[in-house]
Amino acid sequence: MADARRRAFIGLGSNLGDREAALRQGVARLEAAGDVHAISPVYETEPIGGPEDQGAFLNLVVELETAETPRQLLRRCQGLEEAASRVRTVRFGPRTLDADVLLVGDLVVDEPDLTVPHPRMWERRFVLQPLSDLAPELVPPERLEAAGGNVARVGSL
Ligand code: GSY
Repeated sequence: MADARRRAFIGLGSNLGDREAALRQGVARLEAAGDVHAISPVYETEPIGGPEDQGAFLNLVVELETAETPRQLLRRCQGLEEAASRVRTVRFGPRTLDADVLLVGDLVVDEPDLTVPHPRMWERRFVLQPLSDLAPELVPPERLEAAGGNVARVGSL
């Protein structure tokens, strides 16, 4: 039988409370499903959007080799956010853990609650830098250069 697994990428970000612990917890929950293939370095990143006074994020990208559908991955991301008791009172404001489905192979989804590839990923250096660490062939240098927001590598989990 053909292998139905695809290369999928999930973005994780936190800018509230113990940011590193939130990322660790998110990655551990993803790893529990047994399909994590690689984890990018961690970046401290300038907030994009939202209130002016919110703190810097920590961001990373997780690569999966998975047979799950984009919708199954969305549910998994929502589960991570709930498990981290995400506090979000302001739209695009501070959050304990944000988890986004970025890419699922070459699948394209355009539904009210789910768009894949992620509709804003190409504008965000906090996504493109860790994504290009894992999959440089997917991120042309000029797109990385054009994306907004400063990022600084701070280590790995
Ligand atoms: O979509 C992810 C949540 N988010 C982030 C983030 O994770 N990192 C940075 N630097 N800015 C952000 N703005 C939003 S919304």
